[in-house]
Amino acid sequence: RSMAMAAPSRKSLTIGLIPADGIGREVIPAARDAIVAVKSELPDLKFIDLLAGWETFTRTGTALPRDTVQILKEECDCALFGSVSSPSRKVAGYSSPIVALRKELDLYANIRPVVSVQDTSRVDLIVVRENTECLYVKEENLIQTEKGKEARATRLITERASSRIGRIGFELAKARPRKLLTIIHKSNVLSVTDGLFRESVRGVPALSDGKYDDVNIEEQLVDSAVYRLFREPQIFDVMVAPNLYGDIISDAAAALVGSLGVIPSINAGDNFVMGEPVHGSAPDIAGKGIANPVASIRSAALMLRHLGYVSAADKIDKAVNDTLAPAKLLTPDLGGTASTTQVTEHIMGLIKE
Ligand code: GGG
Repeated sequence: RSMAMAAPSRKSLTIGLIPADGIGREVIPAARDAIVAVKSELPDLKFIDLLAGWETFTRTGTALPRDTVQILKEECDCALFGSVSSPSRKVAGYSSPIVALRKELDLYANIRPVVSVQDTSRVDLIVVRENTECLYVKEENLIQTEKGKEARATRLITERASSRIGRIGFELAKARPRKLLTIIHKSNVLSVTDGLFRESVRGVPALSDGKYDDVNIEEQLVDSAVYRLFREPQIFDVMVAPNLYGDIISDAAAALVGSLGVIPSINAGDNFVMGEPVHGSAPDIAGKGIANPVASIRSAALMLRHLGYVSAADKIDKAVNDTLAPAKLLTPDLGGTASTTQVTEHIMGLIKE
């Protein structure tokens, strides 16, 4: 079954907006503007502003208010999430809201396309990251032993989650010209956990009535995959990976196309989709008005495409590409001096042309 939803017949589209922390608050409004700019292609739009994040935690004592989850589940068709600044030390009562949201809404596939801005022949790949388990189950403990402190973490890999993310990988690979799926693992060391991931993904075609017979399957150990990604990124098409490897590989791949500021993603489940720029909250530039809005705008397009609003998504993507390709109006992460507002307004102008 395809991941993308069927052609839409809904009369209205309600979108939850969760900017969260740092530059999320500057780039999610840009994504909202992009959606409004293509409203003629969409049903009646409604936006609902929702809270989550570190700042929400410091004010209210919870990083993911129950209201936010309830409204997403009961009132929204989809959502856009900005970025979160979780502390790198343990804080009592705090837990990452994005990790929790992915689990709460069972958004099991994190789909991250990485494409060169100016030369699409160089890098054009999709990282498909399992989004609900691996080390991100966050079962960690610390004990004091005679020899000092000892910390352990549980790494959960299930056949069910690996198989369903594998199916998404096959589905995406099948729809692309090269039809190549590379399974990322480290089963030469982690033969039980990564071994199960690898076997479960490899097992998908046998359960699919020949549907994926035309998909070529390759494998790469994660360390070698990173090396080859930097040396010869063209060899990759669709990469499917457990949660942690997928997170790292997609950030690394962003370096090949200029900036994390241009890489979009969706968190997709069977019944809900949430767009999210791959970048974090960037506290160093937050509030300066220079964050790159492209990753969020592209995430909005990816979300609309997933929902079946293909022409709306195409319009947004074309305006983004026509803004980036001449390399005249770029934010500082891409070597330019333009502001978030200037880039957003330019993209809006092109959409409306
Ligand atoms: N939009 C991606 C994002 O916010 N990245 C930062 C991140 O993953 N943080 C993990 C966390 O703070 O919980």
